[in-house]
Amino acid sequence: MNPNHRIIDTLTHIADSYRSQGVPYKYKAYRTAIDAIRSLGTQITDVSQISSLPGIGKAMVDKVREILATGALQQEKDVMSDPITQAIQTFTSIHGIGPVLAKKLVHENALRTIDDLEASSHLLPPQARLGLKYAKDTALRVPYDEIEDHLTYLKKVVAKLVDPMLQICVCGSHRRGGATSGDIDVLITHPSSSSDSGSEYVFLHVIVGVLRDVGYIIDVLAEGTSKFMGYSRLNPSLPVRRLDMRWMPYDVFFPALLYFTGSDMFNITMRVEALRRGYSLNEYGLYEIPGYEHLHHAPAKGAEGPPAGAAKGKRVFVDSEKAIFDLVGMTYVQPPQRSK
Ligand code: DCP
Ligand code: MG
Repeated sequence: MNPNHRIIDTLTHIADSYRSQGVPYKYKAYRTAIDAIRSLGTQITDVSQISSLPGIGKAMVDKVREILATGALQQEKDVMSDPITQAIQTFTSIHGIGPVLAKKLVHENALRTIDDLEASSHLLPPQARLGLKYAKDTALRVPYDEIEDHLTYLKKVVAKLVDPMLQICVCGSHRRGGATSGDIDVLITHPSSSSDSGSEYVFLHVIVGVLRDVGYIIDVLAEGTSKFMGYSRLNPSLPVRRLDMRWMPYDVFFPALLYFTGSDMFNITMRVEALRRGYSLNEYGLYEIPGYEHLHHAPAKGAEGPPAGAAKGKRVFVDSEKAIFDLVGMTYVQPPQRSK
């Protein structure tokens, strides 16, 4: 356990409340500070240990000082005991309910609990009604070992009923070593597939069909050629879980693996580093931005990369996650260190 887990947990509760209220800049500020504290490695006994860390401003230092002095943070107690904040957080955790709808349901319709929502489900759009159907189950975190059981099951069924060469891995917080995860993020590829041909995009559809037939996938939120979102269950004695599956052709597997492993904040950091080196990085690949001299040495501190949104150039083929770190000039970071 991280030596500063009390500080991390406290700040995480506040960050989550900002996210559910739809205040992304505050959420990001807290997440940046949390990541800096998490990677410190030593126990904080005095705020001087963090006051010069990047991403930690005076307000955050004051909060940590209060936690060190009193063992808690009044702001966290307020957030955790406020029924309106808690209701908004519960509602936004349901697939299909965003901050705007959650606030409306709480303030205008005076709803507070999942039972209230069930009694007023006519107020919800169809996606949210489906989300509500499984809300009590999906509020439960998925233990690490259960996700491993899902992976074993998926590999067995897909190898037997679709194609034994298909490669399946679990990404997201599970690959970062999280003891529990919010959902199950599955990435699938086939060694003979390529984004040039496109024909392999039929695979995901076939896989979803098979998994529905065997009763593993029990409901679908959205299904496309490269992305599936829905609900699955290993057996009736276990809760229903949120399942995200992505299909990626083999030549873009590693950028997809990196993206889908996250965390979301780590992806942002890495994208910024890529831009400084003249690359644009996303889940589909690493692209040389045209008109930019590709650096093979670190740019001067504070140097700006090309503007975000610059036209995409040639895609660079990479055969590992490490190759991407090398190209963007970062030391390789193991998944558990990409923040849990
Ligand atoms: N992702 C991202 N930006 C987003 C959403 C997702 O970069 N806005 C990437 C990074 C995430 C990964 O996709 O790690 C999976 O998304 P999840 O929402 O499932 O996040 P995690 O798996 O990290 O956490 P959880 O345990 O809550 O599922
Ligand atoms: Mg996840």
